[in-house]
Amino acid sequence: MIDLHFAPDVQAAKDAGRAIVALESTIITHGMPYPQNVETARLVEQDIRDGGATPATIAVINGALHIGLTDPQLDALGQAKNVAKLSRADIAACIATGGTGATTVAATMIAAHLAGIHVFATGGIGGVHKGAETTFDISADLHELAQTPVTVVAAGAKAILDLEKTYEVLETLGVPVIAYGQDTLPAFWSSTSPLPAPLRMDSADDIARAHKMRAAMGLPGGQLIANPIPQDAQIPADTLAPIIAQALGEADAQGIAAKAVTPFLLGRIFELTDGASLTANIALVRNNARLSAQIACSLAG
Ligand code: PSU
Repeated sequence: MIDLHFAPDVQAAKDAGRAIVALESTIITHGMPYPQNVETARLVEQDIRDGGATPATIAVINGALHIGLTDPQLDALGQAKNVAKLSRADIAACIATGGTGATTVAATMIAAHLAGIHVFATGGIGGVHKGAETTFDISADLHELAQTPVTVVAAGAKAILDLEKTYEVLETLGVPVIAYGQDTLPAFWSSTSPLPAPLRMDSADDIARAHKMRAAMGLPGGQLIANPIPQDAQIPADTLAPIIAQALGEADAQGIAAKAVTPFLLGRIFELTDGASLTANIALVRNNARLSAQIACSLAG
């Protein structure tokens, strides 16, 4: 069995059977610039504490799988250069060779499950990239949702993706996609999209009950909770569409591929919106943290 390095407060919450919410670290190392990344990570952790749960930010540091980071660890990770972006394919190799890496949605789900944590908050999941019919670029996050029993709270899939194809794949894989409090799927920086939500729930208790029911029925995999960004923090989809198109065009022209695509696009959209995309990203992650704490508390009873 792998040695998990629990932070003291996470270990205490675990021993007492109290609510815990997992958080990923790729959003810190590859999703936001320093110092906003570390500031956001701290705010998100506090949002979870304010909601009555214990946050557990997950990362691999010098070959150790950490479930909960200390403040200096968080700060060091936020400033580190060339940190690996770990998914299902490479997390074991990183740990085995003593490496350091940030966990994506897929890798965080794996670690959370190993640690006995059932709920995880992030910004937006990865999915089917535009042009996937030629590049085959589909995030491993989707298959992870199909096999690892963690409820993931996100503002939907990131709007840089082909959302129709992303939700089509999730349906094929049997992943419940549950919009929180509305009938349409959110689109990350925008609170809504033209896509109808496959499922809708209006309370954290319902989400917790559905999580337990899947386990009781022996259904593998998790749930994706698509939690819309608060209205006053959103960027309208019409405003973003040309900016996303420009960033995608530049990625193509520069031959950006594989794991580098999402960080490149997020970085360019940050520049092209004069930072507005980051402000919205921070708001949506915090909103997801608050809902995650409610779900975790409901699950912990
Ligand atoms: N949410 C954010 N910003 C991010 C991510 C999520 O608000 O950067 C990260 C997650 O770690 C997710 C990854 O797993 O982006 C998706 O990367 P890819 O498209 O390469 O699978």
